[in-house]
Amino acid sequence: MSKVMKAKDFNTSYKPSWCPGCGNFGMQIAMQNALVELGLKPENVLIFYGIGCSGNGVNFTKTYAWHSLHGRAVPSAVGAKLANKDLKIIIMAGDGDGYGEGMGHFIHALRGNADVTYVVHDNKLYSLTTGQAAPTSDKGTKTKSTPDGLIEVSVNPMALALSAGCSFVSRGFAGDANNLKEIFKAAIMHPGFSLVDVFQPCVTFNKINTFKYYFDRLYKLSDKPGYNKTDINMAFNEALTFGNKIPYGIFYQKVRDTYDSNLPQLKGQALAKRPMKVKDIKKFVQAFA
Ligand SMILES: Cc1ncc(C[n+]2csc(CCOP(=O)(O)OP(=O)(O)O)c2C)c(N)n1
Ligand code: SF4
Repeated sequence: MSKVMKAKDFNTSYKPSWCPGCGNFGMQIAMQNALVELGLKPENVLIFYGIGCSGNGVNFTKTYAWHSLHGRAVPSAVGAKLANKDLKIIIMAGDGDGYGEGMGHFIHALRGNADVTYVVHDNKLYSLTTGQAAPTSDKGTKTKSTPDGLIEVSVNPMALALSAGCSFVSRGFAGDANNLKEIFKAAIMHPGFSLVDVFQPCVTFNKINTFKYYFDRLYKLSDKPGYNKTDINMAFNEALTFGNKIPYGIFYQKVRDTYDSNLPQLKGQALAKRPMKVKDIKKFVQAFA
């Protein structure tokens, strides 16, 4: 009989190095519980990590894992899905990683609708490098890289994702791990690109977007009478709502054909499980030199 997993079975022997109180802890437990409740085991899951405090999670959760280059976690994950469609592929990276260095990859992966789940640790800063302004920082934010206040307006991940054709657009909060777990489960089971942008308070460098800041403002879309997550106009309306009140939950979900389903050569067995046709791998690689 196969073993019933518990969240702690997804822990490695390394203790997380995150600062006490960091929002990354709530995200880790929500993800581990989501994997347990979906009946997944470490060998069924491959998580790609970006570079950053979020990316350090590569050491703390036991699944197959890949520590990417900064901004390159998404294309690596899309490639892995093509190679082994039997794996559940998840990406966990910071807002700097995804919406800064990796923005081009982000938009084009959404268009293609590869079947991967993208979890963004949105702390509105570049935190590993000690708190510089990031693409989601609000205009006027003062950091060591913007001592007179940030000139640019912040990117809006929900509206961007909707406009680029993302088939599952959602926002979670690290301070509501139960709700986040449910969003993670829905995102992982969604056949196509699913975005979960998570408000992840950085208690060390972000003294504005604190847990209290979010508790005072957040409301759940699932509690909103008449909200229909298949209606893109409603989703856009909520995506543009940001201020004293901020929505979270699943903004939009619509199933459409995935990137891999459009590739006839991927029909049948996963590529990684097919016998190698190349006899002399050295010679094969040399042909590309
Ligand atoms: C291409 C590239 N640019 C910059 C860096 C330096 N760098 C490493 S971590 C980091 C900040 C990460 O911020 P974010 O992605 O938001 O993750 P967080 O630390 O906030 O979780 C930066 C700028 C790098 N490693 N590679
Ligand atoms: S610096 Fe911020 S994001 Fe990084 S571990 Fe500490 S609290 Fe978390």
